[in-house]
Amino acid sequence: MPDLPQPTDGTSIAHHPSPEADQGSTTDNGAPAPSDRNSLTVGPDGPILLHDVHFVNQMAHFNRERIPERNVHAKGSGAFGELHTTEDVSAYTKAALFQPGVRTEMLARFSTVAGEQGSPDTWRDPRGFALKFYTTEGNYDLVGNNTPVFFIRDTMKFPHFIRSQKRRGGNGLRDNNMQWDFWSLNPESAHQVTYLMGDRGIPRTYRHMNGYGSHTYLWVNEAGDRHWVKYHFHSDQGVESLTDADAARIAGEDADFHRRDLYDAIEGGDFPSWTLSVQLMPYEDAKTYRINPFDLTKVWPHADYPLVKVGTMTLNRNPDNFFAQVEQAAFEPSALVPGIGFSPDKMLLGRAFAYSDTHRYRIGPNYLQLPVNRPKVELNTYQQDGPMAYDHRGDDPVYAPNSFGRGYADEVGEVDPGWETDGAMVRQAYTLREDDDDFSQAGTLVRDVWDDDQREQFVQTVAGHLLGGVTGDVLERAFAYWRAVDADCGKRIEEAVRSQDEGDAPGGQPAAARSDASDPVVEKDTHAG
Ligand code: HDE
Repeated sequence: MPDLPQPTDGTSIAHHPSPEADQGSTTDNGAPAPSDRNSLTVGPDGPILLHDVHFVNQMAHFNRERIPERNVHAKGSGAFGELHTTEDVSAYTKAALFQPGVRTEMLARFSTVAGEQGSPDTWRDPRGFALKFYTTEGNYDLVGNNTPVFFIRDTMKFPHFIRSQKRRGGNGLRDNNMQWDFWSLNPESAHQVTYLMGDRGIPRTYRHMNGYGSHTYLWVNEAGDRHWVKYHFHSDQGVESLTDADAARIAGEDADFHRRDLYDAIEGGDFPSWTLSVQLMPYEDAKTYRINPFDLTKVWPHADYPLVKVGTMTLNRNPDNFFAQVEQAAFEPSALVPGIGFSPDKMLLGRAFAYSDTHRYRIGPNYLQLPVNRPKVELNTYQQDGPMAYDHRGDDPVYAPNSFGRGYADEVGEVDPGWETDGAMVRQAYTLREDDDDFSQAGTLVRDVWDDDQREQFVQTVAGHLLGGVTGDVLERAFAYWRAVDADCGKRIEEAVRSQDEGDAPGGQPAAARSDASDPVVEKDTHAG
């Protein structure tokens, strides 16, 4: 069993008293505060007086110091660092941050998906891998996960998918039957669920997991040449995971295990890093490639499009204040810079709206004026006013075009990197291509990438999850789902479930710790991201 970092008693985080520590406090309006321990009363035993505004303000603000948590990815941790582009990929993109030698300050936030803010870091769940690059051309946000694929292909399903993973309407409890009902009725989920039920489902720490852009994006170079691109961030610490048993024990001891590990590692100068590589597909290839290259449930086999190294991302600075810099951090796939564009991936195009909308609701319409979200370039946006507006342009013209010297964008024609398309308006799934189906890439992961131990662990995990209340038609569909992924594992899962009663679900049994510390997972070139 590797020497798992033991949860500390929480005192490991140095408290940085402010320089004014020896002075008294102030009221909200800056006057010396009367007292932070005694309210104003008539005599020591008398009633509190309404004009004790220091007391009233403390109480009123206290009632308003929480903002809505993220409705997915609510529990997370963040750190600052830099991306260093060490290779020359300028033939593929003109984006400033990807020019050789360029170093770009950044913020990363890692998270779980389904749990609420106080939920344990070590639950089985995909992990968010959200990156904000403060580039010289504006912020570039790459909001991915620790797996290269996702559960669904069309944004329309997302609210339904998330609700099926969270809590029932009646008893407010999470429900495996509900989860498997959604997954088995949406077989395109099989690839991601296979990842979820495998080692990647519980990273040992945030430092020991890979990150992916997941979607296909578009890169454009100075000459206007276009390539489709997929991002891979491979942990330089190696990829390591926890078994269900270890994860459950740690969840009971320290719900913030991953947050504490990341903070303490950086605080101690042990800066985690990831090697950034990309897969590049020539623009024209997408039209005839055997797999839909924009389908978010699929990967591009590395044998077809090998990895091209770009640089290194290093996290080397902890936030000074968690709420201001992590809770209020706003990542959005719509934050693009010249040389990088969207793709026809329906999920990406749906996200382009959803994230800014959620920030306007959760933080406020001027969320980009907060220091952690503010681009580090001169802004000249005609947005103005709104609640908590801080930036302004004095008496500059408030409209465009104008003849009083305030610049405006007047481009005509093809401005953003895009693609050609035509056809009638429809509501239907992607057209299937020669090698498009819901199960074969999941099967490749199980058969060609995993070893026997990983397959056995996977069978136990799935069986344990199914034994957690999945019954009737849903259970039968789940068996069929796994047989479609891999006949042998499907058979073993069904046998494990049918042979066990509710009591001793195999998935909860301790198993040899899963650690690849001595042997970081070397991804096979046929499949793994
Ligand atoms: Fe998200 N997602 N998502 N998601 N997502 C959010 O935005 C959404 C999807 C991801 O650390 C929300 O600020 C839609 C894929 C991360 O702050 C919300 C769809 C991928 C984070 C939202 C998806 C992600 C979020 C909730 C279907 C990986 C945390 C709070 C098209 C490629 C970012 C928020 C952070 C957060 C919408 C699917 C990753 C609700 C509509 C696919 C890492 O706007």
